[in-house]
Amino acid sequence: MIRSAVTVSLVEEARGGPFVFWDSLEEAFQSASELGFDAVEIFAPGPDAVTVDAVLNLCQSHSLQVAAVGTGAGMVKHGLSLTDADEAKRSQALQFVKSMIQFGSHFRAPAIIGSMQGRWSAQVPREQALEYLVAALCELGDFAAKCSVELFYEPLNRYETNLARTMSEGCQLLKQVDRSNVKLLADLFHMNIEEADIARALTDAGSQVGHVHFVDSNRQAAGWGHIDYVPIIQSLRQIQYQGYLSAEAFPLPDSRSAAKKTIESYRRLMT
Ligand code: LER
Ligand code: MN
Repeated sequence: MIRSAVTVSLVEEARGGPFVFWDSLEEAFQSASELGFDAVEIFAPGPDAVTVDAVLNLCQSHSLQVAAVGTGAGMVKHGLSLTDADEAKRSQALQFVKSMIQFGSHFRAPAIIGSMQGRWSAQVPREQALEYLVAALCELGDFAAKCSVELFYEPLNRYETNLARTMSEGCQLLKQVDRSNVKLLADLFHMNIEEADIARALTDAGSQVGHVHFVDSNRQAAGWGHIDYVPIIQSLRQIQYQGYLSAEAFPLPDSRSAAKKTIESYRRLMT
């Protein structure tokens, strides 16, 4: 079954970024539950920003799940990346992601590797960066497996990474990683920039698709841009996708309206 989710960011340094709710987990859970979402996706500054018990209580009192936890704070707050030239920094990046995997595992929520993948550069040539990334995904995938959760790797558009930008490049990477619990995150905003045909790219990625960031071409709520979702949902059904459509979108014109538009689009497409 495909389910709905909405993002909340607690990371001050990411302000202005594409998250629907900000500042307060309570507000996010309350609104998500009132609007009828199935889950909340949490972008937190670190594993200690909120207690596990506080999140479990919110899940229970609002009958919501945690769809996933982001790890990008490692980059935006601490300047870490899994492909840094400096071995000590790469090791800190691995530790940070592991701490987030462990945090998420209390809610059976997979962690996301998005901006933590970094980029290749003069200091770290492409082949070397890809080698670092594959090794990191293997180690983190095994750690996630021990915690009984999946791990999602997210190809990003050309302005955010120069490693894997498309589902097909993501699949090539995952072939080398070869861990059944490491899957791709298909962010429709990035795909709208990089893919020739979003629906086709999803069909081709098939069972490798583990999570979807549900957002429109302009990174606003689904329905407020020009993405045609009908063939996309057809592809997701065809590949028997069982994950979330998680709204990672700007809080425009405000958080509540973006969440409401998302769930209306979700219901229209799912029925
Ligand atoms: C960044 O653009 C993004 O899409 C996030 O999901 C990455 O962590
Ligand atoms: Mn995303």
